[in-house]
Parts: sequence; structure tokens; C-alpha cells
Amino acid sequence: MMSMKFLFGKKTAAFALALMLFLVSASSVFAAAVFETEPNDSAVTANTMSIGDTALGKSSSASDQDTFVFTTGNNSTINGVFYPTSTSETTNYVLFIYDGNTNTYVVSESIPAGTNKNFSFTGTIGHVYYAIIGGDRASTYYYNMLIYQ
Ligand SMILES: [Ca+2]
Repeated sequence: MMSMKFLFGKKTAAFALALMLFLVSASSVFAAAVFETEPNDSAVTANTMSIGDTALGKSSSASDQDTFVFTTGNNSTINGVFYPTSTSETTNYVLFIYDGNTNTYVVSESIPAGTNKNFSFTGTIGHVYYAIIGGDRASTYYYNMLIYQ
């Protein structure tokens, strides 16, 4: 805060702080980009995301798996789209979404390199869903997985 006051003056700093507090309190309203944090190869190390967010990750090897976990606040269709950052992508991906409450897979998709894949399933309130993503080789590009309702 000292540097903020130095740069912008006391009133501006107070306004900036108020704005930051507003943005923090309202952050759930906005879609976020959630970059993967390794290790995330299993359910217990899954990276947390919210519906409306886009998860970004990168296959580091054929044995790498990336796991993201989210819940839903209502009973309705959950949609998603998986897409590459670059059309030069050469890694083929598989995507599974696992319902941790019913122990069933609700999405199972193969995604050829460089292509988009839309998917959807019926979400159940309070259920915990794990998105599990794997590539067949290392990639230099991020994949994107948007989940929305
Ligand atoms: Ca991983």
C-alpha cells in the first residue's frame, strides 16, 4: 500500500483498495481462467474450478493426467467445450468427466489433435465432478476446457 500511496496519492489508493475489495467479493460472478497446478494427476490433487471457468493445462507426457474438480448448484445441463490454443497442436487428448457421488463417467470423449469438442451432461446439485484429461504425448500448447451452464 505504501507504494500505491506514493504513486497515486491517498484518495486514489483508498479508491483502489475499495475497488479491489469489490472485485474480490464479486469474483464468483466472473468467469476465470484456471491454470493447472501440478501435481494434479489424481482426484485428491485435483485443481478446483467453478462452472463458467476455463481450465488450461498442458500435457507434459503420455502418462500425464490433469484433474479438475467442480460442483454444481442446481439440477441442469452442464455444457463444455474443449479446444486447443493452437491449430498446430499435435497432441490427441481424451477427456473424461466422473461423477464422484455416483461413481460413474458422465462424459467420455476422444479429441483429435487441433480440434474442438463440445460435450454436455445432466448435472445434479451437490455432486462433485472430476474432469480428467490426458494427452498421447507432450504438448507445447495449452488446451482449454470451458465448463458452463
Ligand atoms: Ca498432471
